[in-house]
Amino acid sequence: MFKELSIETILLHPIAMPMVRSLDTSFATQGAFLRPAVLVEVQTQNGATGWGEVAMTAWTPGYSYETVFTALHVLRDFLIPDLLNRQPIKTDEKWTWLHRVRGHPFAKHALLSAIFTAAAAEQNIPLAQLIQEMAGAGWRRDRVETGISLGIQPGIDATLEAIAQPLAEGYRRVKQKIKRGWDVDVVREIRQAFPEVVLMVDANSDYTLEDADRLKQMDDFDLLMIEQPLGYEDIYDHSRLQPQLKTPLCLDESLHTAGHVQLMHQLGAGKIVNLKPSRVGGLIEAVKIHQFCEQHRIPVWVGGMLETGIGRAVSLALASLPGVTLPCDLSATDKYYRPDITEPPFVLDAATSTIAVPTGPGLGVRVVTERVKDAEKAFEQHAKQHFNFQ
Ligand code: OSB
Ligand code: MG
Repeated sequence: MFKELSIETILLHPIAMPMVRSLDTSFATQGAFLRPAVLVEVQTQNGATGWGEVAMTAWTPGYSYETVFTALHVLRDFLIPDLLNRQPIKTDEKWTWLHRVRGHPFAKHALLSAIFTAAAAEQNIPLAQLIQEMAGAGWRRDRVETGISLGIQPGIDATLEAIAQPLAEGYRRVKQKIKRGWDVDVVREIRQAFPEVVLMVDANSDYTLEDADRLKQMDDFDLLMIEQPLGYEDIYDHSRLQPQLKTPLCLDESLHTAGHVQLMHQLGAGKIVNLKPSRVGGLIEAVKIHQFCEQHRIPVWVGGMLETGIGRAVSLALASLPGVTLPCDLSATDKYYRPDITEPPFVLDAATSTIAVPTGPGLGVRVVTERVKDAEKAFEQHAKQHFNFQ
């Protein structure tokens, strides 16, 4: 299934990309006009290329404590030297040495993505097939069902408008960001305007247990789930909230390892898992979580971090696993970047609300070098101006 990989070079490309929309969450605006990321490019001695993305959603720490600057430092000074010391790389090893660098899951995900896409490219198979083999899965999807994640809007009319447009385009599941004071009344209006839509909300940790009565009112709106209502990294309080609600809770920010997912399950803190490969430190842990959830019949979907086509291709490959049974936050390219740094763009099939998993070898999409260079210039300019970046 796997083989050895000999790396020739690893390049880091810090980039900044203009986004077509920003996403207002309960904690901060995400993906505002220029969104940063770090691309990891691996060249193998056999001439294959692999790509990964440190999928930051802002310049400042917020969703995660990591920033593009911490990722550059941790990759350049620790993770990459450690990796190159272990040549040739056996891709089917357990990767436990990665845990010696604590934390920094977004950086680790980008590095592992680059290695696994390079390994898939060398074997002339799509990344999705390699992930399927890693997971020991008997089959995989060729299309992934997706919804759209919508930010907090300035008013109710703008909210209804922001929902109507993607629905007209064929998106079937809407995730509305909420926050304290922008919740029950808004969701009631949405439900009235769109009685049939598959609807969910994401609070990004804005509530506490004291808000339980308010959150209970959400049971009236037939929501698919409530995502991460309580504290960043909290599991225990969620276990006290879930029994008070009919609506299933889904954890995002609180789940960083398969152990956390197990704890969520054992405590009854949530019934659904938002699996973000960035948040859990890469595809190895993601596959482990997928396995646990399949064994315990916990529905999984793959969340989004406003990825460019690189991270998006990797996330779609992960989402092709059989246990990913709910619509993902992996919308079409035109909802994020026009143009993206990869070609061809990911497009929505309106009849099925799905996006095709790449079938080409490795990443399965082409990285457009000129656009990466432009995005590197934009990064340098912004970083020097705002962060004393040398
Ligand atoms: O909580 O899922 C989240 C974006 C930035 C930070 C946190 C979240 C999100 C999203 C984006 O919801 C989903 C997407 O990539 O479309
Ligand atoms: Mg979330």
